Amino acid sequence: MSITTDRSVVAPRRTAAEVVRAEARTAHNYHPLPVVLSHAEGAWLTDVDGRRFLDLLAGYSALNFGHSHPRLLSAAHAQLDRLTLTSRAFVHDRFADFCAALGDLCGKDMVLPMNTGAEAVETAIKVSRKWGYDVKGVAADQARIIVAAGNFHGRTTTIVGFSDDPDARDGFGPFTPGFDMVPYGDLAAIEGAITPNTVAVLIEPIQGEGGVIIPPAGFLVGLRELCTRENVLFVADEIQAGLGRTGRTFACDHDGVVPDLYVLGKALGGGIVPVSAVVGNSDVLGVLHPGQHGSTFGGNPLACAVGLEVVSMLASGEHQTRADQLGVVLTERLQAMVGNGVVGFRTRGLWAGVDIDPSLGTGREVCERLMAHGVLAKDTHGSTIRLAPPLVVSTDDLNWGMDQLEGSLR
Ligand code: IF1
Repeated sequence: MSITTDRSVVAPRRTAAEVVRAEARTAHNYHPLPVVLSHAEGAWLTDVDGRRFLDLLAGYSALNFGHSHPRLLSAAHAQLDRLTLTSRAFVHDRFADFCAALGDLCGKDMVLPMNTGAEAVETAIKVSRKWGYDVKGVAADQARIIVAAGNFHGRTTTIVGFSDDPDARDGFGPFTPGFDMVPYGDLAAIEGAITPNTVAVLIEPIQGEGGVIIPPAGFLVGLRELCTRENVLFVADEIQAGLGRTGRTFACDHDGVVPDLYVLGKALGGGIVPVSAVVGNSDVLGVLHPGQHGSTFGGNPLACAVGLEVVSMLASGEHQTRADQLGVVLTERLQAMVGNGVVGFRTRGLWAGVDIDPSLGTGREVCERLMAHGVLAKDTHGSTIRLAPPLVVSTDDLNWGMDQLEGSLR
């Protein structure tokens, strides 16, 4: 099949039929755009008919290093032929190197590897509660955790139980008790919500699904001081915001803040395998003892091989610098659209929440128009779309993508 290099987009032919065929046998928990992808490289996706699309979603930031990155593919291919799974009933020769490298990247001395982001969030909840009982001295089953309105931390019943998004939560009760919700970015509200039984504040340093919501200046610094003063764990969900996306290794780095627990996922797996982790110091993560937590695939050799390569790619800082520099281009282009279809936007590094003039359509409708222009993106809520290109996107391609957004708003 010849892959068209021409960026112009012909009308979809059999793609829609493929989508219908795929949808016939699957639960309808997604409403995907009618595109059927088959290949990808760097920031570009190719569908079954050879049409090319610029990827402005990057797997919700799981593809920070782009598709088919040679270093990540090479690490995965090499490990596939050696050893892919042992379970943690045994040790394997990639485990210590991955955990040491990830711990060094975070400036922490202990790593608990899991697979999906939700698993890492659940792990952080369990560790925070157990730290509360074993270290802080909270009475059994009384631990409380403060969360933010507008949060997204995953899809388990415990996690959606402290969501305020009806789509994520309704119909899945009964829910896990022990969570208190406060407005996002409101330090006084957090201080007011802390009780002697509060063991942690679980928060996204920038809210992704909320539409790239950035907290007020000083909020994270204030939260760090408050948590230290009140002996409450500061648990940062960096699953979407972390690992280079915002122009720093972690979103918390913009404020020079170090949480007690980093909750990581998505890009940690290089867009190849699910890899997540909770990273902290032994005075917190040390509360877990053999048999008290785990998973079949957590920390498997293939995950460690890819995760180790991801960490080494981040250690140089080049991807963070790139996101910072290209973020200036992204911001300038979006600024020029304000009043021309864009009513507001927020950017941090190569990550943007863009509020489209509702009179032009919903976020979904704008994404459908973008698809016809050769760009794939995803709406969050209402008329807001999220832009998150792979950090390897070229300046020319980023500008071309912004040209298509302008064209989709006319
Ligand atoms: C979906 C968006 C949703 C996350 C943060 C934990 C997780 C996520 C900050 C859980 C996952 C994904 C899940 C996916 C769509 C996407 C998402 F915010 F990125 F856009 F849903 F809100 N913390 N976010 O963003 O990680 O278990 O998925 O590996 O569920 O539709 P996971």
